[in-house]
Amino acid sequence: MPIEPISTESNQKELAHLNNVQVMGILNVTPDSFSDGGRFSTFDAALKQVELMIEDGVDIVDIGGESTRPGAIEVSEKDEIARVIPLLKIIKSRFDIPVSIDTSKAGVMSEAILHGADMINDVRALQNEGCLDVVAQSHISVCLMHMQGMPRTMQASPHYKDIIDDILSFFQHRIESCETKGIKRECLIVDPGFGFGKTLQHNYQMLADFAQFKKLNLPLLAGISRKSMLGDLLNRDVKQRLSGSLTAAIVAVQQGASIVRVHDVAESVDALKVLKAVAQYKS
Ligand code: 7PJ
Repeated sequence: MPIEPISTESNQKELAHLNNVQVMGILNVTPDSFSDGGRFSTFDAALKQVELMIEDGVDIVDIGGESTRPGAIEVSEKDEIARVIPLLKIIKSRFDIPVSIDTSKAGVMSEAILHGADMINDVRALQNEGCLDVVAQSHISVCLMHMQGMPRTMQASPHYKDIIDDILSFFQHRIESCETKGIKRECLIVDPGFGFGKTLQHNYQMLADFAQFKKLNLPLLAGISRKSMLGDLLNRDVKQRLSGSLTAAIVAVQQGASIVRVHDVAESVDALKVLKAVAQYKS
């Protein structure tokens, strides 16, 4: 670029944040996941997708074997292990890329940890039986996500006294439970859970006030990619939500998110590069 970047204290802080942002690429291996519905359910297709994501600049791959879409049917622990663990093993043997396992089951977590997972991503924030203990026995990173209700019914009538305060207080309790069990604070990441027991208004309020979650002093993750909060606003089906997804990811990052969970890795990496260039030139 022709003009010298500017260096001030405030843009240094912003740049430090942006340089720290990680793109988490979604790899669903469920037969019914809402956005890529079964597309990666065969082994080879999943590996090809991982290779592509790595080429596109992904920082961490998130493998999910349980669909948590509204109304989804539960999967048994045995089936979830069979979907996720062989894939985890082969990814770790072929590629040098951190892998996160999106699960709420203690049995899947312990197998994942045993086979080299780098992060546990739990939409139920380690509230299921045995999860706190399994994670406490390792030093793995864990993302605690907020959800109101359970996937089958969570969109029926979400309600909050104050969405931000309610979620902050949920996290305070979950962080305390983790620490009591011996999970180190340095291992925790929090995510307010867009679309998980939230109305359209709740979701946009959360995005608008996302910076409030910085009060927890933990890394923040935002997962908005292709979600209904975009489809409902834009009246677009899942394959046409890229612009909305990128805009939302950028807003979340500007408000402090340090991990964005996305389907479209190359496009997200580009958007973040633009954001960084802007930060470099801000006086
Ligand atoms: C999220 C997730 C999210 C975290 C899913 C989908 C639905 N994990 N797993 N945050 N969403 N941490 O992929 O849209 O928002 S499943």
